Amino acid sequence: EITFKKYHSHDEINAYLDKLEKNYPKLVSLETIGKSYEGRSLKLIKISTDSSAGKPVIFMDAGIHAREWIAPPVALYAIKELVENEANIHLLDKVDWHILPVVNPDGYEFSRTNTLNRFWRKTRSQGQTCKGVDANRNFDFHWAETGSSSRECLETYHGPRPFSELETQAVKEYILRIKDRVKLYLTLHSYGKMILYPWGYKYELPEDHEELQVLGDAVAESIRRVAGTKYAVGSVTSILLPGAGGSDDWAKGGAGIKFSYTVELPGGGSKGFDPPPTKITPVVTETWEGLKTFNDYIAKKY
Ligand code: 0X9
Ligand code: ZN
Repeated sequence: EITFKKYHSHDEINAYLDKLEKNYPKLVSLETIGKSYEGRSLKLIKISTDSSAGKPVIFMDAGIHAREWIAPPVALYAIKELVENEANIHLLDKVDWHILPVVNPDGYEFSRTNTLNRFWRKTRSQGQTCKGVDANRNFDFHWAETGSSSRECLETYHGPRPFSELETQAVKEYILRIKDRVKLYLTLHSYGKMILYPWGYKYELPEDHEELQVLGDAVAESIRRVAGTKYAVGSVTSILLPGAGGSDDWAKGGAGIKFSYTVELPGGGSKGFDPPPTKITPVVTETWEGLKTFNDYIAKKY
C-alpha cells in the first residue's frame, strides 16, 4: 500500500499497480512496456473509462532521474486520485491517462540502497569505464548537442548512441505506438519549482510558445492557490539551461506532441533532491491541483 508517508521501493510501487488492476479491472489495465538494464519491469498504468473509445491520452512519467525521489509519489498520487477517488471519475470523461511512475528503476533502487549512492542520477548500464547514462540526454532529437556530455563518467553523459538505454527505448516505442492519441506529454523531475516547455536544445522558442505559456501559467496558478508555492513558467532555455536529448524535446519535436512539459517539483533536504518524507503529502496534493488543470485544458481542447 502506498502511504505517501515514506519513499517506497520499486517493488512496492509495482505491487500497488498490480493491486489496482485487480481491484478496478474496468478502469485500469497495466502494460509492461519493457525491462530495465537490470531486468526490472517497466509497468505502465492505463486509466480509462472506455478503452475502446480511443480518447485523447495524457502520458506522464516520473523517475527518469534516480535521485529525484519526490517525482514518483506525485505520479502515484495522480494514479490514486484518478482510480480510487470516485469524485474524480468525471476527469476521465474525455481523456485517458497513461502513467509510467518509474522510468529508471535501476537508478532509483541504487540510490535507495546505500547513503553513499543517494544522489545517483543516471541509469545503471555498464560503459567502458563508468556506469550510467543520463536518460534525459539520451532521446533522439538533436541528440548529443549542447548541454550534454560525451564523457561517460559525467552526470549528463548522453550515452554511446541515441536510445542506447532500454528505459528510453521503452518510452519511445510506447509513445510512438499511440502518438496520434497523445495530446500532452508530462515528465516529472526535481527540483526547482518550474514548469518547462521546449526547446531545451536551443534558445529559440517553438512557434506555439504562447499557448504553451498560457497553459503552464494556468497550472502554476492552480498549484499556487493550494499553499502559495510559486512556480516559474517558461521554456527550458529561457529559465534554466540548455540540455539536448531530453524527453520533452523529443516528445514535441520527434513524436509531434504539441503540449510537452517538464515539471520540476519543489526541493528539500540537504541537496534539494532529498526532501524528508513529511514533504511528500504537501507536494503531491498541491501538484495534483496543477495536474487537474492540465486535464481540464486537454479535455476542453480535444
Ligand atoms: O536537466 C534536466 O534533465 C532537467 N533538470 S534536472 O535537474 N531534473 O536534471 C531539466 C530538463 C529540461 N528539458 C531539457 N533539457 N530538454
Ligand atoms: Zn531530473
